[in-house]
Amino acid sequence: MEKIPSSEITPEQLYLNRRQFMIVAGSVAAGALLSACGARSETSASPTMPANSGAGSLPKSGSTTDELGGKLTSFDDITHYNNYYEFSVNKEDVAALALNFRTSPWTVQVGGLVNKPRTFTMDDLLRFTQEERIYRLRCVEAWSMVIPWTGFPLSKLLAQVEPQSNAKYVRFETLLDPKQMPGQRDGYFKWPYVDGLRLDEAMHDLTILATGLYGKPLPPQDGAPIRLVVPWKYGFKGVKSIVKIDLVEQMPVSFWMASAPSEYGFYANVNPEVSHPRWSQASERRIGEFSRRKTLMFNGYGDQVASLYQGMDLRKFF
Ligand SMILES: Nc1nc2c(c(=O)[nH]1)N[C@H]1C(S)=C(S)[C@@H](COP(=O)(O)O)O[C@H]1N2
Ligand SMILES: [Mo]
Repeated sequence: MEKIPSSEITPEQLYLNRRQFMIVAGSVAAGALLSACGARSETSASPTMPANSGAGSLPKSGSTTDELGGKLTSFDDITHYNNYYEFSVNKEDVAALALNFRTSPWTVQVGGLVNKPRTFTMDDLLRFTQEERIYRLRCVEAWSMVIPWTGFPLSKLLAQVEPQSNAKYVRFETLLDPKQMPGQRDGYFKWPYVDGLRLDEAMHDLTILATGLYGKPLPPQDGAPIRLVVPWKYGFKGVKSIVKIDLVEQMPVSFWMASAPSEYGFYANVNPEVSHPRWSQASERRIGEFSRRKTLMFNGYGDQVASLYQGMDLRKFF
């Protein structure tokens, strides 16, 4: 048997080997930080808010593709082609600039219209059962990836703080630290990066806070130590390096709405029929592939999320 030098083993191979092992061993506890057990049976125990079971058709544990057969994007591409304007507007430069970003100690302050405001440490947040979610990520710039995230449903965290009845939206904020983040020394944008969700979108089971990818802790360039992932929306809704989450009554003004109001709206659901003012959204370039593929309504998650937008004009509410 040929021995592969460890320098040639990629994170994908390690990840797949580990998952093969876990399937064979029937073990859930192989990883200290991350368990790759299926996410499907998890439901929120919140007495006040019904849980969605949107993750019902996600790929089973052991899959090397998303549920539509799309291959996982390589670890190298996921970690070297990044949008993270706090570090650089050049995707290929982000990883190196974020290399020494301090992600510990880290806290996330959760407050606003809640009964039990609370500051969570990363230890607190890693105590939520960590699940694997293989999701497509569709950037508004018309490229896409398939990413094996680890994380937990945002609904679980929200249940703990008990949103009040007048809370209608959730607002997420990235760290403000121009010393560490060179992009924040640029006065063109209004920092910190902010975005938001309607409360029912935030409570949807597909919406997660990610703490890792490919079975490893989140790299800084992908939003370490914790970032939002909302797979049916354009990637810019996935706020990185979150320090603050507020339940609010009014629709938050996002970083992109403030920067270019004629180009970016609040909902930002992936929609092949609604063009960006400067380009079509009908197709996309899957990173690592040669030909373009058609963009799917709600990024292919329509069965799970379309009901959230019943009666809304999806052209108007971009
Ligand atoms: N704080 C912050 N979060 C951010 C961004 C950003 O510039 N700053 N870029 C967004 C955009 S446009 C995309 S497509 C995704 C990219 O995530 P990835 O680099 O992990 O693929 O992050 C989103 N989250
Ligand atoms: Mo994006």
